[in-house]
Amino acid sequence: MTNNKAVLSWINEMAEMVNPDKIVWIDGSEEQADALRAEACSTGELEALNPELYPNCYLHRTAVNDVARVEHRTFICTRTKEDAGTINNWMDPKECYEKLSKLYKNSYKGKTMYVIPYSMGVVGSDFAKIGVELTDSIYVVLNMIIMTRVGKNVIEALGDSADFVKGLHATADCDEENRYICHFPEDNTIWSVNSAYGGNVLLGKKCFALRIASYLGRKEGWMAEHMLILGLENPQGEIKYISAAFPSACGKTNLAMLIPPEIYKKAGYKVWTVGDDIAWIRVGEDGRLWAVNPENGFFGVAPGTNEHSNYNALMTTKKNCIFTNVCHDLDNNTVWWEGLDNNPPKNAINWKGEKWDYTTYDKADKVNTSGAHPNSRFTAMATNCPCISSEFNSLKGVPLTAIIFGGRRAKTAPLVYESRNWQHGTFVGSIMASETTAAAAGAVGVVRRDPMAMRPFVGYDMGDYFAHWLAMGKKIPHAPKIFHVNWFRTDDEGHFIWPGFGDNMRVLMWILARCAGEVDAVETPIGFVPKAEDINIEGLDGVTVDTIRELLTIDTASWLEDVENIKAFYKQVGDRVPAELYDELAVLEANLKK
Ligand code: GTP
Ligand code: SPV
Ligand code: MN
Repeated sequence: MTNNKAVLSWINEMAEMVNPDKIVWIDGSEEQADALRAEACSTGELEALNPELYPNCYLHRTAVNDVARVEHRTFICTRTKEDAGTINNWMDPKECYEKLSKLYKNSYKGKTMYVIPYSMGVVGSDFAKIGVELTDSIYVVLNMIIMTRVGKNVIEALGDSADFVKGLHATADCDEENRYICHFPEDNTIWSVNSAYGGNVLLGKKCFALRIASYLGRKEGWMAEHMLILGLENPQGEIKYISAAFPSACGKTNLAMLIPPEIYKKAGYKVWTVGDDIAWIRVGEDGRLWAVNPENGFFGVAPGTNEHSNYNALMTTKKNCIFTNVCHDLDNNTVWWEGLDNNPPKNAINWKGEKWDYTTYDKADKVNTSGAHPNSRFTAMATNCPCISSEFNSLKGVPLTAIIFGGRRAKTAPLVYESRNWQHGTFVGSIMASETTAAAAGAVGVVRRDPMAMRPFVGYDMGDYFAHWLAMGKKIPHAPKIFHVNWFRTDDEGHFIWPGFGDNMRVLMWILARCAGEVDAVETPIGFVPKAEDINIEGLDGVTVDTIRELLTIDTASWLEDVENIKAFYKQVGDRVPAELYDELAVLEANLKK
């Protein structure tokens, strides 16, 4: 497919190591994808779903020990440990290449090596960057075809350039003890071995578009962020764009596709989705920040997705979709997950591939008793989304009016607050915290600091990353305002107080009103919060101005506790935390103690 020497010699070198039976280039054609789907169905790697209800949709189950990203086995292999920082795991690149080479050795024996040329961003646009992934998994190929722009035109756009990200994936024995997701930002290289799950192996996503891209962004003066991008259209037809960073499984896909509450819908407001997970952001000639979504599809959390919570996401999954680790309803050959509806299938296979009795479901032990794994996912085409933005394929992206940070906090963080300026906004991002979720292996529900929702995804030192945010701020004459939200405050019984989902639009409306200078706010020790009556609660059942007041309270004692925790976290991040952020921390503490 190409004469590109850099591509060919690298593929040869990798093939010599992994030793495939044959090499197949993915050309992006429907015929080839069809043939691969048929092959995967014949081996059981995929199961075709009911063609009437789910045309061209498939079910896949990964190994039971391979169901989420593995942060403890993810490494940033810069030449010096200092450049990877204290938050990342680090391995010396030479040592890592040697170690993994042994695991890769002959691992493709009897298998096919698929060569996937892919573009993150619209092929040929100024924003776009090219990668080539080598994999032994048809599942990976078919996911990459949905999630990225794949095929001949990509390799043509690369021409004879050596500027591409080299990604090698081998399922190998899927051995947890020898699972490694390794990044070599200085070599534009990603090596992944012994997994076949999502973010570990769809190398264009977290590995390239965040870890490698954040490294490139710092070098080249732009930003790669774990953010959704949405456009909010008012009745006059003006669209304002917002990006938002929430940690994994904390509501990005839901916010990106939200359906406005009735009062706004009737008035003519609309929400458009540009992206649901990743934003690449640059300063435009007009001095504003412009963002693109480098992906071409959605790898979304299935549980909790239903007609009411996220109708648009649900519709996006109705054709050309791959479901991973959901529950299989054998009666009609469809899929099901907790939170889809109140009718769990009676004749079903769970995510582990076993016969499933829904009456044994125990909320306290989801992994072992649920039909679908808590981190089960759908891989769906962006163009199937009913609310996809007309700017989805824009070459220059969309201009940002606001940036939002947010976490999953039962207490402490209010429903929404606004930072005082870019530097304070960077501070607000840097002190983000959230309860851990099933998106990564490990304990769920533990509060940890997750700056800018990028803790697992920054491809270099976290302190340098903060400094990059501050440096970017100096280059943006018309910077977006920065906010923080929390949809997840709970009452004493542990119930969410805020209705969330579509009603989050009520908070977005306040945010945009602030950006337009149309509404006042109350200054507090942490930043500006709304006057309770400025959050529109018309048409909301059970939510009063007092509820909003409660959601906006700032409890000094728990914030002071947080301050101590932030100090410890900054200390852990180390020497490169910018002085400006320590200044902001001192201001916060002083404000709280006033
Ligand atoms: P990743 O794909 O892992 O990056 O996740 P994400 O940030 O896109 O999260 P997603 O939108 O898929 O939501 C994850 C979980 O949070 C789902 O179970 C949702 O139902 C739930 N969720 C999303 N938005 C809200 C909200 O506003 N309120 C509440 N209570 N739950 C929400
Ligand atoms: C996340 O965990 O933030 C995801 C899913 O979007 S994965 O692709 O597995 O990283
Ligand atoms: Mn994500």
